[in-house]
Amino acid sequence: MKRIVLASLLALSACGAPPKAEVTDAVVHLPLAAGRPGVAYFTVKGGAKEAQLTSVSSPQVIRVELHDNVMEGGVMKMTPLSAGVTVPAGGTVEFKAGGKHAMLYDIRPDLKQGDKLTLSFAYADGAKIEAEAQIKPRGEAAGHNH
Ligand SMILES: [Cu+2]
Repeated sequence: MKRIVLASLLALSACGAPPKAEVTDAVVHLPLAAGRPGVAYFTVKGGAKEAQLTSVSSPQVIRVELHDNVMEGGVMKMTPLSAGVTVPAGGTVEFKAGGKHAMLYDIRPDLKQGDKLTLSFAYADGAKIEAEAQIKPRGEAAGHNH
């Protein structure tokens, strides 16, 4: 038994470092009109173990919610991902237009295109990952239903 574990550890190290849990390609689209929510897209990469991403927050946003877009009777409907999202070991979960996304309610009003917004990703096991999101021009989130 011990030998099998050792062998698989060796196999892992043979192909380089184990997968690292991280968040990449984070962007934020400011709302077109004040008082409306903005939206964030990003890529979540799994580490050596499967993990449950439970929530996202930001010091520059009052409230962040994780949503998914699901087709229901030919209509796109947003549903809250209240249990979070499972990130497979070494896998990738994409948050992108038309799919999963993070909704940003009450973004600090002085933020503008070209600024950075800090997103903090919290996992069920207590782990936290921070990512800097680049703020994109207003209006690029067109087609996103709220
Ligand atoms: Cu949404």
